[in-house]
Amino acid sequence: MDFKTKLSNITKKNNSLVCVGLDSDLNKLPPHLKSAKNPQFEFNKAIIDVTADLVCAYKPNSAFYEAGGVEGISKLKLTMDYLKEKYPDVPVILDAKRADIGNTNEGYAKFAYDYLRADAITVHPYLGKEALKPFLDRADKGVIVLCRTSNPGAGELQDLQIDGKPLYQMIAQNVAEAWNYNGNCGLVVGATYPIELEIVRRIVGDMPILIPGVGAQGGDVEKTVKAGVDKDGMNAIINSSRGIIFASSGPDFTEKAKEETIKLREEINKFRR
Ligand code: OMP
Repeated sequence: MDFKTKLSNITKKNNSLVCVGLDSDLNKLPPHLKSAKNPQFEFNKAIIDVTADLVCAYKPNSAFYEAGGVEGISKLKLTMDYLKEKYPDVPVILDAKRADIGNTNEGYAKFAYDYLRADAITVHPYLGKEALKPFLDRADKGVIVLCRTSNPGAGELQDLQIDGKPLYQMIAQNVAEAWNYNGNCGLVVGATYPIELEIVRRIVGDMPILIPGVGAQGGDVEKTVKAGVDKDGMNAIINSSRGIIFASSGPDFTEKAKEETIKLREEINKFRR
């Protein structure tokens, strides 16, 4: 099943636009887990088991696993395998923000889609459509292109004007009109920029938009939902990582993570059309 269909099915089943970011920084794990054999995996498994019926996706950020070298990657692989086996309906977005020349992207695509079995990956647009072909050609997998990021300095390059339009709008337009030939593209727009989010939504119709920046980065949920969903109240993947997974650093971390996920899901659903 392709990424967009999978996303739509689970959004309806779980009545949720919440994506839990598995940014499981080893240094921030509850102390009682640090002596476990596979602490990052045990942590993820515990979070996943209490939230799998409340989310529309998971998004492990590769950085927090790469930081641990081969050991860290093995915990990412264990997490991906666990998700695929136990919760195959829930799409998993590998947040790795890859992109290089075409033949190098073949390697990145194999790692994300075939080895880790991710349903989608985040990529940079800078090298253009031709270079991203190894991702774009995989009709069954999602390609989520950075468009207007959530960080304070996002506008330095992304707002540069080209033919009277900011670069991020050109990216949204190119992805919608030319890169999405397999219907498998999505975009990333930060919740910290609701005005830009609304503009991008208008450009791309019902394309999935990954929206990080609520929770720890302070994005406004009401504005995010109103600007970010499509005409049917769908296709917004609203990510919170630290705000959910590190809601408590004590033995009650699973209950707190579940509470925060429910809270975010309900708040989002109040504003969905
Ligand atoms: P929290 O701020 O802890 O909720 O985490 C946000 C997650 O979303 C991190 O994994 C970031 O790397 C990621 N992210 C952004 O914060 N801003 C962006 O513009 C894009 C992403 C992303 O691609 O997911």
